Amino acid sequence: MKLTGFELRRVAMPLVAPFRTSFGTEHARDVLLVRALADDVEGWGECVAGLAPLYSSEYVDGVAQVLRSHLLPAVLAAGELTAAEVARVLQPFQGHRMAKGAVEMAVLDAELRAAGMPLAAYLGAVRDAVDCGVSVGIADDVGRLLDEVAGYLGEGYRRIKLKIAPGWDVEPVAAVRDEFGDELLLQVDANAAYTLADARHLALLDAFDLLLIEQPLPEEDLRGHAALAAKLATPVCLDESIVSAAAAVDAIALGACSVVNVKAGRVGGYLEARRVADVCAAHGVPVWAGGMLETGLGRAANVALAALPNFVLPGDTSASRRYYAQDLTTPFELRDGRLAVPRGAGLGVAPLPDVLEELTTAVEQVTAR
Ligand code: SMG
Ligand code: MG
Repeated sequence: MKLTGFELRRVAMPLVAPFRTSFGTEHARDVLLVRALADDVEGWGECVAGLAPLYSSEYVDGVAQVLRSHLLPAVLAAGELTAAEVARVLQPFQGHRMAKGAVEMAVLDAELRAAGMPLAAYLGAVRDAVDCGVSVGIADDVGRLLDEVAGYLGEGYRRIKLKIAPGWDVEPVAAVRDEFGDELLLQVDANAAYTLADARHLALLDAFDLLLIEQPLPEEDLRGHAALAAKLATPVCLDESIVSAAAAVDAIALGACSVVNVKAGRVGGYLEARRVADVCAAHGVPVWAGGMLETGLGRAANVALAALPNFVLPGDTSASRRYYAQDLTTPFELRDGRLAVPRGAGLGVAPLPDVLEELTTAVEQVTAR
């Protein structure tokens, strides 16, 4: 594919309700979209970075800066290239995986649209719909949390993930288990909020038959996760720590996790995300699709990813209305606790032009120098 340029677009997306995690509360997303432009076709990429570097070191203004100054000029200078070659062109630039992932996604969408192939088919999907879970933020009190969980279960979600943090862990988990029973698929996500000194406290969660505890310790602490995993009956799942397929191999070899949350943005794109899933499968480690409050664009790609063979647990692939009153694309709707995998070429969805215009706060062009 010969690209003629890129467009960087910032889109203001208010959340239907604040989303509180161990690292902060989000009220809206300031989404950075990357639009790849070729002669007859275009493609869309969505960057998952947040406003501030709290989930990881990347943040949306930093991503825009590295894209316009370094990554996009390098891709444009490479001339004719395929999406699978984008990572190699960007390999000299250290880190910045969320930025790289957004570029690769845009080029991949353009390439697959031109070829008439759906992303799911390209990745190797084996399902036409995926089981969906929902990630429930830290609430003001347990009563409100139970109401929120009841609402989601009423909508049909097949698994509940509770965000936890010191001071909000055993009590809300016990209350949800007590209220909704032993059959509920339930897991927790700490977003790196604990230390190994909390091992005895975290072992109290073993009483609630959780599917997993996600990222209890800091991103770089693989040995700590291995030590913790040896003390817990609850399986340890890694999210922030798994920044590549190589990191997944190391984490598994160390005994730091027995489940992996796969997020394309975190690992530099959907192609590396598939490699993460592949190395996990080779080690008998199940995976599931994470989420970063994506718009319909990123959601379409996450649902395609979740349709791959080793994605055996429900993902954080919730319906559009869980996040946004007005999504950028035709909304994703839950049917019997599942989302349909898009069938159209590329992402299979595109921004609704009027909505995109209305929500856009800035547009900038990056063309070949
Ligand atoms: O997209 O439903 C979603 C959010 C899922 O909890 C979620 N994501 O650590 O897994 C995670 C968090 C990171 C995003 S917090 C803004
Ligand atoms: Mg997580």
